[in-house]
Amino acid sequence: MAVSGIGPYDPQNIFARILRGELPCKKVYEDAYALAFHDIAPKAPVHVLVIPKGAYVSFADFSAKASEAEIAGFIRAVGMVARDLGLDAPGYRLVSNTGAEGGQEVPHFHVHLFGGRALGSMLP
Ligand code: DGP
Repeated sequence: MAVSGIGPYDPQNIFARILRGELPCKKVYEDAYALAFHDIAPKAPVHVLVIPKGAYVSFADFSAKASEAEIAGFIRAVGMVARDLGLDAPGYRLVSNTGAEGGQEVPHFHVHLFGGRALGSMLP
């Protein structure tokens, strides 16, 4: 079920618990700004989630409140993960579901990184 509206940050959300090490994940990358791990229900041969270390509910929240360093660090991390997974040459897709109508389920900002097969051009 999608997140209903953009509420205050819930420190008990699943990704906050993964960040604190309370729940396991299949980690692919970590630095000061970001953690990347495999999605539990992959929709493509490569389906990785990249999340910021900071407590942001959604892209809307992150883009409005994060510092320049956090934003730059996060975006660089997304690019690095894609490169490290060998996706630069074949290409990949980034998606960030935002809020209820965007289909967001976990209320900690995350970017989906899809790759490993031809994804087609259909949007959304
Ligand atoms: P979204 O709809 O954009 O909020 O997608 C949330 C994604 O998070 C969805 O693809 C499934 C994934 N997910 C949910 N719970 C877990 C979990 O406990 N571990 C991992 N690795 N992924 C999860």
